[in-house]
Amino acid sequence: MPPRLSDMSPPPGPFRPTFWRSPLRSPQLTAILGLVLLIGLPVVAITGLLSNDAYQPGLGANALGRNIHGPLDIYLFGWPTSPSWLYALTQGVHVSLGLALFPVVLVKLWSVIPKLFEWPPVRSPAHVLERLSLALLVGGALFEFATGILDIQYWYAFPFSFPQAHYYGGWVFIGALIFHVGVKFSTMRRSLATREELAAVVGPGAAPRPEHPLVAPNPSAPTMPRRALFGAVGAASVILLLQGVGDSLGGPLRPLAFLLPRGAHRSGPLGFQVNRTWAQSGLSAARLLGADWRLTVSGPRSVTLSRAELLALPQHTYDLPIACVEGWSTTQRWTGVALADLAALTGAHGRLSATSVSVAPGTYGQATLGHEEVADPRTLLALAVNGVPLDLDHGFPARVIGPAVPGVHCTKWVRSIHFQPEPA
Ligand SMILES: Nc1nc2c(c(=O)[nH]1)N[C@H]1C(S)=C(S)[C@@H](COP(=O)(O)O)O[C@H]1N2
Ligand SMILES: [Mo]
Repeated sequence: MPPRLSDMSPPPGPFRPTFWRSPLRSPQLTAILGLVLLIGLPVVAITGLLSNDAYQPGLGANALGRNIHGPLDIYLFGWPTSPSWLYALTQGVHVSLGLALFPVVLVKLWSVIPKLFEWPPVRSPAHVLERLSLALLVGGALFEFATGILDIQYWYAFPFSFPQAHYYGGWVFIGALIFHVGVKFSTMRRSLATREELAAVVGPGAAPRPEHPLVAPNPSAPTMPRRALFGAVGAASVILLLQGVGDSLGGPLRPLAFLLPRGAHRSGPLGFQVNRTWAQSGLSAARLLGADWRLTVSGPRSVTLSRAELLALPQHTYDLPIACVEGWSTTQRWTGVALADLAALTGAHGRLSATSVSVAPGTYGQATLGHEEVADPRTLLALAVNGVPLDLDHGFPARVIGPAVPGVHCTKWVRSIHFQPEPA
């Protein structure tokens, strides 16, 4: 009979407990980091699902080619339009908190590395299941953090669509997280049950309990006190959180957003950031936007309007944020024609959705707004911002803007708007 793995002594290297020598690892360190993540990660997950909801993937081409009828495509409710900063808030929290938890995740993973090299690698069917769930948890977490962080840096290094991959990756991660918390919750509580155990993590020089897979049997001298480790993780998280706050609140706090490419400041009344400039849309200005630009609005009947004709319709002014999925937002004073008034021109009425199409084609060249958004009088086809006509980079001749509408649906350089009944 061949020898059983569990009877063999572990191969040299990381499979031997003596390989891992940091005296900072302990079940208490792992439990404290786990507790922070247990509180923070569900908030990141829920705000992520809310973002999916705000995109209204059930409408038009909003799902960006995703099949939205699969079992994981949970689409809870029509996205509300009040308060107008709702999406700026939920997405600001998603991105800022997600970034701020990244250092905690990294140190948590570091704290449990010896378990990755457990010997024997498998002990029982239950053990196989647990390790498999850990592979999904760690893989899912790293995938979500990597795709999220690359996306907000506009580095589309991956060969797949970000919204789809990040959405389904999110479900892998959420499922594995629920399973992991179920399995490990009592371990975490036990590790933090008494004052002595807490003191063992933060207290100076206190020794963790021996005989635990996370406790080095032959520790080396510490290169930093455990307090310094907590301090470093905490400081990194707080700095990332502040930069996220600067990014999502904007205004005078904008300079805090040192990480994000859209933090730059421009001057003048149009001195707020631009996500994609006209030059980046790849079209020449001549192609657009001279005197021959016309807007087509359609529904039961079609109407064509010049910019002068749009300006002759009743104009409304509201302070509204652009809030991007990438977490930044900026609130400005927009002026234009209410979408509901345009719908009325076509004879459309009732529960309507509206599909706006841009002169500039491409992924974000089209979006469909839901009936709450269309009916809200603050949803505008904007012609001016901060009292001056739009410039090309901000969407001249006309752009969509509305309360709590995710930035991606605020189509710029609009060419046509089609109103259609939205199925209940
Ligand atoms: N035609 C067109 N409209 C667009 C986009 C685009 O790439 N093309 N980007 C969208 C996205 S993702 C956001 S967040 C907002 C950003 O508005 P801004 O470019 O004025 O900052 O515009 C939206 N409208
Ligand atoms: Mo965006």
